Amino acid sequence: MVLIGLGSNQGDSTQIMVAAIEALSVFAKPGSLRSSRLWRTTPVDCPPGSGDFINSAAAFEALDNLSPEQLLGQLKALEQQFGRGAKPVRNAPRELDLDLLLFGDQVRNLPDFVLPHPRARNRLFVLQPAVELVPDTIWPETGQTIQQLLDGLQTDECVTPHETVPPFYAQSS
Ligand code: PH2
Ligand code: MG
Ligand code: MG
Repeated sequence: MVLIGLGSNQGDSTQIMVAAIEALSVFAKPGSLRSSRLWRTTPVDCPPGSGDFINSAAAFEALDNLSPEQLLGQLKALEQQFGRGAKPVRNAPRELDLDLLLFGDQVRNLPDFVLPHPRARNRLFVLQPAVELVPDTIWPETGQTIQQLLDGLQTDECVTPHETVPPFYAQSS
């Protein structure tokens, strides 16, 4: 199971998120792609004045022969196709952020590729969408399920459901 975190806080974020979820289907085995709902979230560790994000998560079974490294490269290419350019400021507003959160139980600890995503399990804007899809999945190296990580999280982040229903929306239970 592959888990992707999606976010946007620049441009028509709702439309971008809908189109980005559709675009992920090229990496997924037929019928396996599922999306969380869309959530409006307050910015975390962003420059002053940054707008709220739209965040979601997507889960799918990766096509055979698609490696984590290949998928990471393809996600970066998609971000650029949606208008994201290089920004000098960390966490500056972006049209689209596609974070590879989990790729099965695979682990990477390289300077430019850390898997599972290193900050995801401390962030409500990641865990709240993810728990809709894969509550019982164990986060590698913690032994905790995504539901347990969410239940144990202390945060002042605000996340509220967005009215737009994205493609491939399906809750797990
Ligand atoms: N992404 C970040 C930093 N802060 N805050 C919210 N609410 N949503 C994000 O997707 C997000 C963030 C870095 O990628
Ligand atoms: Mg990110
Ligand atoms: Mg990113």
